[in-house]
This record gives sequence, structure tokens and C-alpha cells, in this order.
Amino acid sequence: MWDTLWINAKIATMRGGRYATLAPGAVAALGGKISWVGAPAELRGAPHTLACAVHDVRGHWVTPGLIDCHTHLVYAGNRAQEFALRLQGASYAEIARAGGGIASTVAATREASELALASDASQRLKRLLEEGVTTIEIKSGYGLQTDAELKQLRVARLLGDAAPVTVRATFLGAHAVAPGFEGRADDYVALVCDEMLPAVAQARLADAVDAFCEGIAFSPAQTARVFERARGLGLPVKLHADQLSDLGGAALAASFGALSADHLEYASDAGVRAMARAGTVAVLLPGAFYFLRETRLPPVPALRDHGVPIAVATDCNPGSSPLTSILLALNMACTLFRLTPEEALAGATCNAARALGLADTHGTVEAGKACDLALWNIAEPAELAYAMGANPCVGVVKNGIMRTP
Ligand code: DI6
Ligand code: FE
Repeated sequence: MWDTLWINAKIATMRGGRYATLAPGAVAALGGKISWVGAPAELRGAPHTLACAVHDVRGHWVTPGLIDCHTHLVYAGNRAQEFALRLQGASYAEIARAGGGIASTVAATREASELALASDASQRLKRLLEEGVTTIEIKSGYGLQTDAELKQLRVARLLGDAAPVTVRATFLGAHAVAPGFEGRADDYVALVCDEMLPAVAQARLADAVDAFCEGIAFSPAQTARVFERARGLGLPVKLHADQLSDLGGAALAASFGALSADHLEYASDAGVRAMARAGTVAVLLPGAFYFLRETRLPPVPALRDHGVPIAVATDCNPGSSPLTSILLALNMACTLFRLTPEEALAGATCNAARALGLADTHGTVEAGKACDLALWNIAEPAELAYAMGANPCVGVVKNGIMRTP
């Protein structure tokens, strides 16, 4: 006997890690996992004899619960003033060099209590969950000192305990050179490697380690030091790579077997080929591209040609992508980056799971995976990427438990 059975569905299963559908279809859950997926005709009896609870989905589409695989959800304050400055012509990099940018969010985040951070972040999380998100990655990187980084990561874990969502926490101590370390980036990297990383690992507060490899942040050599240390501690890595310039970030990430390389607007063909060989996922962040009014496109045709899996995420953060809609990110990935709607959906399901090291347990509707589903009042899956500002989500299932938004 199953716990729950959903019937009369159309399912975007994403089986095998690519766009695939089953219509009509049915899904059964037992113990929080998907125990069966198939055509209605394959059901061995009347639905009510097979499961304790039966939900008639009335022809709605079911997808894997959406996965936002790159966010900086936990922070204090906002950067609306900086947005205004950028509209008057200042660049993101100029503002960062003048001590604004990430540094201003760091000051606010250090000041904020854990409760205040959790309360702000849970508002943003709520909007994502309403759109069918069931797994989210959350980075630190606005503390830039051991206590404040640990505080951010604790809040990330807390959010996962308090809401029906799987949280993967990523330590991003190498996000910016911390205030007080101006001109001494190597000293700050030493602090990240020798104090922060061991403390984070000891407290088991991170599932991965990230860095910002960029002219305004850390060099490839400094990034490699952080990654060496992460490797020593048994933590997988991912990288903010080639967002504003080509420092060879994609290839560097690949050389460490990174789960993902993210942004990639300036990534070279050699970088893309290295990612393909290493199985590193490309995480595209069209919200940041849009909000920074970037014009250089990530190398989507090359990613396709070389078979690099493409994920799409919000990059929700106060400076470059104050975006709390995964569906709008899908739309932007299509309109701005020319992904197909099917590629965009794979980007927020199976490929996003892979970018988080969760490909075996999440991201597709297949027996054995966590029963995380989103239910949609749409006629075809392409509508998820097509509409702007609509939210056709009519139900969310997390670990087999259904709720209606
Ligand atoms: N790249 C980004 O787009 C975000 N971090 C990063 O490394 C921006 C973070 C911020 O501006 O607060
Ligand atoms: Fe980011």
C-alpha cells in the first residue's frame, strides 16, 4: 500500500536527466520517496485500493519540484541606492572598488542578528516556494569573518529546518576581500583557508565551497588555494567563474572536478571543453546578466555542442540579482540566452540537482527519488518559461507531503 497516489496527471519526468514526458501518468509515494511512476493503465487495481490517499490532479502538469541551485538568500539590507548609481552610469566593478557593493551588504549582515537574517530570508524563500521550489542552495559570503560566516550558514540550515525545502549550504568566504584586508588579499585567503574553512567543516555547516574568481575579487591562484583546502576537508567545490572577465575560471573549476561553474559570460571555448571533460555543470544566471545590463552572452551554443549540462538559477542577491522568481529566471534564460523552454526546465530540475551533487536523489520524477513535485495549471510545460509574472503553481509536494499554495 502506497501512502499517496496522484492520478490524472501529465508528467514532465525529466527521466534520464533530460526533458521527457509521460501523459497521462500517475505517481505514487511511500515514505517520502517516489515508489512508482507510470501510465494509468499500468495501475494494478482501483486507485483507492492502492494508496491511503489519492489525489486527482485533473489533468494538471506535474514536474519535479524546482531547484534553485545558486542563491545568496541570507543577507541584510538592500542596495537600491547602488542600483540608482548604476543607472546613472557607474559600473558594478567601480562601485565595488570604491568600497560599496558587496562590502556594504557585509556591514549590514555582520550587524544583523540570526533572527533578523532568518526573518528577511524567509520572506524571499516564501516567494520561491510559492513557485514550486523544493530545493535551494544558499551561499554565505556576506560575513567575511569566521563568526559572521558561521552565522549566515546557521541561518541557511535553520531555513531548511523551518520550511518544507531541502537547503544545500555553500561556504563562500572567498566572495570579496574583507574590509581591513585591502591590498592584502593573500592574507585574507590564508584566513579563509586556515581558520574559516576548518571551522565550517568542523561544524558541518557547508555542503560545498564556492569562490568569486574575478579581477575585483580573487585570482585563479588564490581561488586554487581555497579549493585545495576544501579538497583536503572533503568538501566539493563550485565557482563564480568568468562573470565579468575571462580569468580561466571555467577551466580552473573543471580542474578541481567542480560540481558547477556559474555565470560564464566570458568563459572561453577551452573552458567549456574542460567543463565537458570534468562533468562540471554550467549554471546560467540570467537575472544578474539582466540586472547588470551585461551584453556579453554566455557560450550557450558551445555548452550544447560539448554536452555540458546547463542549469538556471536566480542568483538571488542584493547587488546583482535581486530576483525571487525562478520562473522569471527560466523566462530570461530563454529570451536573453536563447535556451529552449525544455532546456530551461531541465535547468531548474535535473541539471540543477546535478549542480548540487543531488542527481541521485532529486531533480526527476523517477522511482527511488525524493517525492518532490510541483503541480501546475498549464496546458504545456513550455508555459513555465513563457509567461512573465504569472504563477500557475497549484500544488507542491515535499518528501511526499502535499500542500496547496
Ligand atoms: N557575483 C554576483 O553576481 C554576486 N556575487 C558574485 O560573486 C553579487 C553579490 C553582490 O553584489 O552582493
Ligand atoms: Fe552568485
